[in-house]
Amino acid sequence: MKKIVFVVASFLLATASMQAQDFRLQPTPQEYVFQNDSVAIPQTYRLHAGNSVSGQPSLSLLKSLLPGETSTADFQIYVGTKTDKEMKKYRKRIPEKADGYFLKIEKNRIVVAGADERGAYYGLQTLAQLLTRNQLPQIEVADYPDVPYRGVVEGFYGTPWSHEARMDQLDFYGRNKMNIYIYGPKDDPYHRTPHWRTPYPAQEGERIKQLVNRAKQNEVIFYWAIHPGGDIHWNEEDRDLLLKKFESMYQLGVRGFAVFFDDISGEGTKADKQVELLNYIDEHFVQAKEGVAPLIVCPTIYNQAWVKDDGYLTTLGDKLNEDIQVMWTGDKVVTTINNATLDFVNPLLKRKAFIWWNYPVSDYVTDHLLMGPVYGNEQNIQDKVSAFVSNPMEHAEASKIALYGVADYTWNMNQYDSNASWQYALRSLMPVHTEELEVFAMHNADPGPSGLTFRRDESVAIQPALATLADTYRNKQDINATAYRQVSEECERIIRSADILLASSNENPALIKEIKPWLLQFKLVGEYGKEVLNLINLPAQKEAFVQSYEHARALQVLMHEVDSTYNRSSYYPGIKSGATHLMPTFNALFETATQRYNIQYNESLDEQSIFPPKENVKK
Ligand code: 14T
Repeated sequence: MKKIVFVVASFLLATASMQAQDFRLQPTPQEYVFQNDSVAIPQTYRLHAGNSVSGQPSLSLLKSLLPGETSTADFQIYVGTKTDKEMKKYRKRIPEKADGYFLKIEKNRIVVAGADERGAYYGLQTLAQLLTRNQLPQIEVADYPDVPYRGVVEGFYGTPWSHEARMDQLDFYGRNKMNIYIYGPKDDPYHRTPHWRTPYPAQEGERIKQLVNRAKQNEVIFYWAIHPGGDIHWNEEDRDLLLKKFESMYQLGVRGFAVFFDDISGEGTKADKQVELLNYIDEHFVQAKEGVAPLIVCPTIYNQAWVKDDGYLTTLGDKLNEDIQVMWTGDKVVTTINNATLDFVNPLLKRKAFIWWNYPVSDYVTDHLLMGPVYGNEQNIQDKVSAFVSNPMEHAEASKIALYGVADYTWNMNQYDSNASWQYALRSLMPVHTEELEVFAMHNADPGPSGLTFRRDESVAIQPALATLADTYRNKQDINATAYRQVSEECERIIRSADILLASSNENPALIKEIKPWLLQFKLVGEYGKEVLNLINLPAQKEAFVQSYEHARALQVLMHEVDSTYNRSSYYPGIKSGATHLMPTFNALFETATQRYNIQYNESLDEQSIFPPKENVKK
């Protein structure tokens, strides 16, 4: 289907006071037309709600957005789905896609017509975004997602998200039109070996109940995953214990179930045994019970690099019941998703892959934050995937930068603009200090070298200036004044941004709390950079050089202290910031400047930068 976006330019001009240039619908709708006019937000209205939305999240959302329902008002609001008689007039305008909706705002009327209940809910979420303006634009939106299931798999190693963070995430998914959350944190003992067989204690069960309810309010399917492969015995006893555990989760309200066989060895990895268990669960539990969503499995061979000629995936593809969904991370464990890997795996699985995207997960580099744009996934894979879920960082709030991008990308791939989406993500997290957050995020994006060889752009804008400075200095050419000034200004920006973010804990307290150690490190990086710039500028002034040297050295010690004080994660402890371009450049300049000083004055200052320590420098 051809996608058209009409934005009437005069509308944008006419409504400059509504900050039209800052305004954007999220995720980017498939089709929308702004009319050249606007409507006052109705204080009272008459509601015409279809049967299919009565008592549903869509109606609750409408009533929270616009409390002024009366039986007499002139303004009319129609809400429903294509099966409701109230929607008859608009039926043809509703996209024939799950989660689709048609939204129309006119002088005296708002129509929200969903293809289904969730579609109506998404129409109202779009209305909610429009209501953040002083006036409502007259608009028509015909919208639907490219990927049927979009969301998050909490599937990382490390400290699982807190209950409060999860509750808040579910609201975030609702607002961003994501419809699936899979609970599977590796370090929840009741998810994985050894306690996957044990039901949750009452208090933790109560929390799961709360999550299920919050998910429902947000039109999110809550999936609960079990990870039994570490010690499962392929016998009836363990099979029944697993079903009993699922039954206990069903009693808590869970209606989506997944079985993860990733990262195990031995008995649990056998394809035919896995298939036998999964089909049994499917037939005796998922299909047998009311309202349970399709079973999802994460296979042991979940990426292309691990495929051998043992027929593992062929067995799954041939023998798994056809409604069972199979996860896939792409051509490696951590990578971006392309057509090639889907063309490879879908024929083996005999179904569309369910993408488990290992970004922005940072459990393989816990000393880094991954705060950059979401990019690199091919933008025409929508027909080859059944779902696309993102595995996030253990930092829930900081992960929202990437999740915002994933929500946008999976909703509307062809129109996805990674940088624009990133800018709006930053704004939605910190509407006041967006620029400061941007400075921090652009320098804290790359995981660095790791066993999983996945890299991201970092410090993009300042890279040319850093390179020019480093090259000219190494080659004993004149310092390039422009590059010098740009890097100097960037250091000032870094220091200022770090301070402002550290002091602005009212705007987004959860975010600042998560990233605080990295902000402390980031500020030191800026200060170190500034002092290193002094060093390369001062070869003729012996005393001034020594002063700067001592300060730069002290900053190295302080950075090392931050690195060895915070984030004592058992995986990769420490705090790295600006580690891909800023720090290597500053350290190279520091070392060369000190060498030259030592030669010139026949001195013996330590030439080696001491942060990051040698053993941590991965080549
Ligand atoms: F299930 C899989 F799709 C998957 O990705 N499993 C784990 C996941 O829990 C983890 O968060 C992710 C990123 O580290 O990768 C998988 O775990 C690994 C796999 C490796 F090959 C962790 C380290 C590895 F070297």
